[in-house]
Amino acid sequence: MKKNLLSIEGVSSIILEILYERGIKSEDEVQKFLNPDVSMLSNPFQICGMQQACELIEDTIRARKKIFIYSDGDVDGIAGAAILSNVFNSMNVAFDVKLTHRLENYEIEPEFVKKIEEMGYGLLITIDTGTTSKELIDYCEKTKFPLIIIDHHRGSIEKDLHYTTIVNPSLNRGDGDFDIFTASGLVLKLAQSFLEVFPFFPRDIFYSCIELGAIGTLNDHGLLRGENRAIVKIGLNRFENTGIPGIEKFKEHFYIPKNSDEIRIITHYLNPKLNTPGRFGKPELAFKILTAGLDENIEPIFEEIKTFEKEKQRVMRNLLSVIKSKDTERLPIFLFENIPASFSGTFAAKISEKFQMPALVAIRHGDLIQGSARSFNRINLYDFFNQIRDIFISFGGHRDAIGFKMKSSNMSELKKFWREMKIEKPRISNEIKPIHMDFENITIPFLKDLQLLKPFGYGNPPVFFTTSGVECVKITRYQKNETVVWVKQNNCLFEAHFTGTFKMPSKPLSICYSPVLHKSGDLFITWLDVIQAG
Ligand SMILES: [Mn+2]
Repeated sequence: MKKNLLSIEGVSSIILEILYERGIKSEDEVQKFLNPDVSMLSNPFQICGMQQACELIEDTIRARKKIFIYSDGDVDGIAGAAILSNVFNSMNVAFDVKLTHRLENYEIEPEFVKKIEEMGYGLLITIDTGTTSKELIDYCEKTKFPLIIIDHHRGSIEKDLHYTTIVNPSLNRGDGDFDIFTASGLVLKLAQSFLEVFPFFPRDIFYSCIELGAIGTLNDHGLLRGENRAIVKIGLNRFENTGIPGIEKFKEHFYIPKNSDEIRIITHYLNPKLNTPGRFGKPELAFKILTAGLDENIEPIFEEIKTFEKEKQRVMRNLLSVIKSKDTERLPIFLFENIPASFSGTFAAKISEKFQMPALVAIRHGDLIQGSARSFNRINLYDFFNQIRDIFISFGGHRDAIGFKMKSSNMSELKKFWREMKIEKPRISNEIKPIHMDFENITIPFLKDLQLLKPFGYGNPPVFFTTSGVECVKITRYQKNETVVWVKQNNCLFEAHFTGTFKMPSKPLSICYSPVLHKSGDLFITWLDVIQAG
């Protein structure tokens, strides 16, 4: 491992070395990584279109016209809509929200703008959608209806726009540093810019919105680096004593295993359940949970989500049958029928995860197909779809994830292109070499330091260690898909969790492991999660 020459008071050298390996090298970067704080957030006006968006909103408020928010119905879009509605509510701005879902059209129809204009709205804000809605943009330009698009999906804007403001750093307009933001992250930046533009905008509302930004960012697998990491980390710190009443009630209502840390609660329990109603055409249920006041009774919403969850389990069984039948030689591409089209994304993600390669899932309803593809980081999907764009009615997304719509008759052609596609070798950028570490060095202070590197996830993988000469002393118990074993090295004894069933080895093992520190009241509990043994 390369040595980091930095020395920072209160940060151990091993932590500095781990950060150095991850490209975090300056003192400033290290501080921002370990202890991000609201004061470290970057200037939101550096994002292309942000200044204009603020001015447009200000003009609309001064003209006392209503604002319409049109947002995607997945957790990123919903969290973005929830941030903006908190902001507008706190400033007494009149607004309405519509959430779209994957059972509908991707694109926003010009008809829709006509309707809201007649109803007296003076501004349309789209969240997590809109970049590829060319007809919508054309219509707003023609009729001079103000439009703000806050989106992170890729696309291209060919002409100068006068009535449309686009906040989307993935469009290559010179604000590429910010292209890691998801839609809810961008809405949070908009809220941050309000702190400067609107003197009466309450600062604590902005702080409470960071939780929502974190939830949305995690949902869309935003890279956990730079400012995304700051948003997620600050948000997670607040999440423990959440300021969102609906989440507090969610934690009480749904089963969450005791040992789950905050990030796991969000990625494994909260977000999947908030995404479910949208898959069945009712994303407003999730929005209600994120925006409900303290006194509102949202129990009936939880019950409704439970019903959808059961239906989801039924649909997911279709997926299992396919995973079993897959021939592993070829790139996975599957056609399903009689399940909601909104499941194509989850299916593609699960299949690509399972086979560690790009996967495409199409769902047919009559002569229309809706589908999704996931890249597994081994192809630029946006470029691939762009090259064969003629066979689609529409498509949208980015490098790693695409959603599309096409005539059923084009399926065989798509299949042909997909099968012929050349994929890149897996990029190892997200994998970092394990570090040699003997048991005697795993102390509580060291483990506490290690916690500062959390949250782990996309762009910030967990830290793994290796060591050898590990004796297995005794199997103590079995728990869900794990064998718990006492392991010993020199004079140090640890509890180790091996996945699956475990046979006592006849000789000492070399293991790759990740140490866990769990705090229960005043008590620290530690164990080693064994990743590999041999
Ligand atoms: Mn999104």
